[in-house]
Amino acid sequence: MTISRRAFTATALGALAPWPWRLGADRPRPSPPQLAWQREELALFLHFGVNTFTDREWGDGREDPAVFAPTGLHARQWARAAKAGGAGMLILTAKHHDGFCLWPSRVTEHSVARSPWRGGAGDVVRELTDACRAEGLRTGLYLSPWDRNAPVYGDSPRYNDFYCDQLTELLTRYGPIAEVWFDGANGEGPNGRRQVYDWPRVFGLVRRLQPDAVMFSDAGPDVRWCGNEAGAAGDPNWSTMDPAAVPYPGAPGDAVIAALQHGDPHGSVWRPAETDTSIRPGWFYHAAEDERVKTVEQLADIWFTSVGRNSKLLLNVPPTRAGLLHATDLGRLAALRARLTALFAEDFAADGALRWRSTGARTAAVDVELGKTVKVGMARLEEDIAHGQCIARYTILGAVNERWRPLARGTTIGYRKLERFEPTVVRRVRVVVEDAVAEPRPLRIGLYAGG
Ligand code: FUL
Repeated sequence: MTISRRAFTATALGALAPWPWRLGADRPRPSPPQLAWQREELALFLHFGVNTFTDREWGDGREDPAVFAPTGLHARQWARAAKAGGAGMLILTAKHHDGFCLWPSRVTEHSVARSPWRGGAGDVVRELTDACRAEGLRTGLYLSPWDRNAPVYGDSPRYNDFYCDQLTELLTRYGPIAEVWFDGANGEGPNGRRQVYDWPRVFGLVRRLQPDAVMFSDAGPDVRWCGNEAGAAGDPNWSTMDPAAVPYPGAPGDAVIAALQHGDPHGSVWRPAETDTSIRPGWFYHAAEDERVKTVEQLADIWFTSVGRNSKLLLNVPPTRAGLLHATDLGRLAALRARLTALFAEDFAADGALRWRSTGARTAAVDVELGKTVKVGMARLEEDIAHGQCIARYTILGAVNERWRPLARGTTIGYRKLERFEPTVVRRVRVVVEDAVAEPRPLRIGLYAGG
């Protein structure tokens, strides 16, 4: 057996590296936590805090903790809604830019401990993690680096200590945390100063305290932002990435946004894109937006442009001042799940015979014999991403007899690509892989009526 120099070096390094599954392969592949993250498909985001009570999107850090007074907070309701909606995880704003902590932090008084809620003895992070555990869900936490309340913000080494202390509290008090969410906002603190964040220290701390958690930020390291908040991952969308393209969270520029949207077919790390968007215009709850909750059609479209484009959907559903999800939002979540269940209920390819053939080093084709004529308007294509992502361009064709007609064309596939097209009567479907960055492996294919 011969071993290439690259594979040899990778094996030698693998003995030392904390994540050996990233090495030793020709192309990057997901770690087990990244794979679990992607297979979950949907997570719910909970923006909740003083802004909920002041009716703002960004607090200025001068809010009186006494404003935080949810009248009927019931984290089990959030968790049940997530579960019924098909989400696997709930991610809470443990601290947003205003600096108010939803748990009793030892390093600041700006927290629930100074609020009237539960007599100052409450802990939203505890209630959420307990509720998630009870419902079989995983928990994620968002700890905003930008803190408009902390007096040490902008005094870089001291704030970095403060921030790491807060992270340590969150990652040691509540059991397993599956995702740690960092945004790139870096505005002025109460002194008008900006902070130089110590990202290597932050990432290292999370890896040490919660080795199975994935870290989200513009710069990963495990999961990257998709580059917009409108619910659309890029097309193409590679889960591989050149880490130098986004050097730190919040790095500005069009090239950064393009890298976040599209990834890089030749990137050296596996860093899939997460699509975060809100069910409402804002991230926090505002009664004035009750009539502006996204419709089930809009949410289904977002599903196609996120999960259907090799991404994961993080859908924000903000609790109200009662501390509950709003009835309208609950209804939309349930309706989205019902819509998806109906759309994917009958897979015409489920019993069909699949014939996969390699047609070149980077090309292949697969024929699906459906055994009867059906009207097809939607396709689900999937690579087995445990082995990485490799398809760059494909065409889907359909035929009743011998005359093949193109149904859809696309670029990347990855975990899942969903295509909707003009409903067409077919008896056979062919997927032609026209370009790839490595030898393509057999695809999984689903075919549906659409609608
Ligand atoms: C951004 C924040 O500025 C928004 O308020 C929101 O939390 C969004 C998810 O991330 O960076």
